[in-house]
Amino acid sequence: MKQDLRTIVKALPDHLFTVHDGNAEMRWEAMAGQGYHTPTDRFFVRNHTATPVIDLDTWRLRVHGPGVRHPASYDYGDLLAMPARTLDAAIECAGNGRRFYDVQQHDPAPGTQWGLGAIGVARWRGVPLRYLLARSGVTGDAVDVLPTGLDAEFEHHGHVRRPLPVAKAMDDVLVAYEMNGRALPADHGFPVRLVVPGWVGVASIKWLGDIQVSREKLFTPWNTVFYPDVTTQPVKSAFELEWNAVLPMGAPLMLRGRSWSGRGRIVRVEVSFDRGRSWRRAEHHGQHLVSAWLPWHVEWAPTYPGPRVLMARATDETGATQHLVIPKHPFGYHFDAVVQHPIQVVHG
Ligand SMILES: Nc1nc2c(c(=O)[nH]1)N[C@H]1C(S)=C(S)[C@@H](COP(=O)(O)O)O[C@H]1N2
Ligand SMILES: [Mo]
Repeated sequence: MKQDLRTIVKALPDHLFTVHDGNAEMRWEAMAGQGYHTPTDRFFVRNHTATPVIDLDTWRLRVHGPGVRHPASYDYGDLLAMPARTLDAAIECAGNGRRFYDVQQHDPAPGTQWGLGAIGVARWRGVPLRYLLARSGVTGDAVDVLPTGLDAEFEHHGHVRRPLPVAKAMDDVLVAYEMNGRALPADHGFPVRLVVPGWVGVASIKWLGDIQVSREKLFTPWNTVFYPDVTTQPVKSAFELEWNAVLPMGAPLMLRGRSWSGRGRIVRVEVSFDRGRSWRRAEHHGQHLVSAWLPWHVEWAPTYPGPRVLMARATDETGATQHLVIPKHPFGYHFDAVVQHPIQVVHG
């Protein structure tokens, strides 16, 4: 294990994670043979500082600000007693795939050099944020909802907090207390976190302690200095294979992967074995949920040995697709080009 500082509580074994400073990326081969959801033991972790220890006896969630008529404070039991909803949704870091600006486009972007493993899909359960806001008497002219985390202050920027427009907050956002059927684990936001379907991961504030509702636009470092102007996540695809996987020649192989988009359902997945000259439709299997991902498979019988590249590209229902090269985002966010996944074909 490559963990010097214990900023993450759960075990980060080498076969499940690649560790980048205080952040843990899931290895995509760890999804091979798994079901629709990412098991909690391999779900990526992105912490600005460190996973905090929160005492349930004193923990409260405050809902307040000029955009609500009845400010309130809830304890854990209050939330558990409220109407609950279950939601299968992805959480993905805006910087997922950032290293490919460097390795594919030779134009590195600063920040955590994630491969494609800063995404996971879990079954979340909790209270719809709109229920909490309605119960607090959200005003007709409310503009932004500002969730704040209880983890340590990040550098001189204060606690992690990012305004969410009230329209999204009243739509499909969950105040989640369960992940994959159990209480949220410490690293993923215990006791409660937001789950903001389709949006950049930073919107899904962990260790939630405070929700402020405003009647004007709010600005924090998390929508000005970091993650300005990013909301929904673009289209991406990954193979459930290790990097530089060794595959045998001869018999047909079943290659599997998943594609996702924060902007709508995936409608088509194609795979190329010749660096993008020709493309074959992949078949899909399993669930097909708008806020999560689409699992797919394609059969391939490599006919000659040597290094090869696997490529997958998906298209979502808005028509957004993956290109071979994309313009660089200054912060290295939203790498949605087709990823060139290297493999080695050997005599079987
Ligand atoms: N309070 C708090 N919330 C946070 C963060 C954080 O550091 N502190 N990181 C954000 C970022 S950048 C991402 S990508 C997701 C990661 O969620 P996970 O660690 O459960 O995978 O949490 C978001 N919520
Ligand atoms: Mo993130």
